[in-house]
Amino acid sequence: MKVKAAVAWGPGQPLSIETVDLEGPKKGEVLVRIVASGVCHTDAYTLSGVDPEGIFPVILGHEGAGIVEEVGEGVTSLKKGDHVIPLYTPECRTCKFCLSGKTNLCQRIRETQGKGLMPDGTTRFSKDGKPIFHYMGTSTFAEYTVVAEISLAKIDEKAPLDKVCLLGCGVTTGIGAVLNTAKVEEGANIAVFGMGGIGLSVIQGAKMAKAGKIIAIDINNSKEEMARKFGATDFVNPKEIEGTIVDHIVKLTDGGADYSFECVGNTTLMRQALECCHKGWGESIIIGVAAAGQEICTRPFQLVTGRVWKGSAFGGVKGRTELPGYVNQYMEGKINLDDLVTFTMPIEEINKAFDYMHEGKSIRSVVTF
Ligand code: NAD
Ligand code: DAO
Ligand code: ZN
Repeated sequence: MKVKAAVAWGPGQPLSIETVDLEGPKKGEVLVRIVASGVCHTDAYTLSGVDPEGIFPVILGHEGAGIVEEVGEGVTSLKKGDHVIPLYTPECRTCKFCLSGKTNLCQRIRETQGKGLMPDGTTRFSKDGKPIFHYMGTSTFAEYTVVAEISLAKIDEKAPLDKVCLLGCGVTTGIGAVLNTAKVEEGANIAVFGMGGIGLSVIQGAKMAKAGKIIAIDINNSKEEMARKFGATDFVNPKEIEGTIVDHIVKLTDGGADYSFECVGNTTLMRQALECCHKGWGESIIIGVAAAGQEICTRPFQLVTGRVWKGSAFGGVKGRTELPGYVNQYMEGKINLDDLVTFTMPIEEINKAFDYMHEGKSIRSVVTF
């Protein structure tokens, strides 16, 4: 079939709205009509050309929501008409990783997904007979996409797709990092570096966990209002304090944060986030994705004296099992998505969404089809 898509022909180039060819779903695959997709920092990272897994031409997008149009051979868990959120972290429920009970990083289709291919090693998208690569197994910047059955979470049909698409990445990542990875307990003091969609969702998760002090940190003062709206008790701009941010957080928390979260992708901040944690037990969770080749460092004595460094991908959430519950919590008013959507625009205007992100004007832009 012919479908409209925003194609990234090469690194650093604006996306181009094209009519491309899309083959139907093969065994274990599903054709999804994408209704809406958030634009995330990670799409921009890959588009910039610095992502080591970045491959072009490609149809980006990994924060979408849509409706099943057709299922391929052997698909049993979904049918035409089901509402779904594509998952860049699949959940096969049979691989060593899924069965471990220790991680959400299903590896069933990892190898092909990382190469921009469907599990059989080919692409469904093409233009003039030349393949166009998939992105993160989702490619949600297309009005139709083909996704593996194990990469789709079936959700409540009453949920507005132009809002719950944010649960396909940013919001789930932030809330999940608090509830699943850190397991923040009531009254714990939290420091959060970076108030983009991820950091604000960490703040939201910390409020859900009934954390004590929730300290938002950003170099952009315009982020304070939103941070407080989501539950921050304090806002710190590191450029406007005397002394170091580490000393500042340690003072504010009477010895250090019980948990800190790095939501920027900056290795200097990762070190600060670890070192502002409380001696003996403080845990720092890295969520931000640093540029290729970057390394983190600290004095090992920081770990010897009880601080813990951890990372979190998609908030440790197993998508097919847990994401429907996140959608329900949104429907019950327990998760705020609406305030994170700064702009909604037709796919034709997707390059504006990247501009707003780079200019710091948006938390999330959502493109619709
Ligand atoms: P964003 O660009 O919207 O937000 C980043 C925020 O950090 C901005 O508010 C900016 O002002 C602030 N910031 C920049 N430099 C700073 C500094 N030196 N000190 C304090 N604040 C600073 O990004 P986002 O969409 O929220 O994503 C954040 C990071 O999370 C990215 O690296 C993204 O790739 C990553 N990410 C990780 C996962 C995961 O599963 N681990 C999932 C999605 C996104
Ligand atoms: O299983 O090796 C693997 C890769 C899992 C991908 C996790 C990606 C999380 C960070 C990227 C941000 C995505 C939007
Ligand atoms: Zn698996």
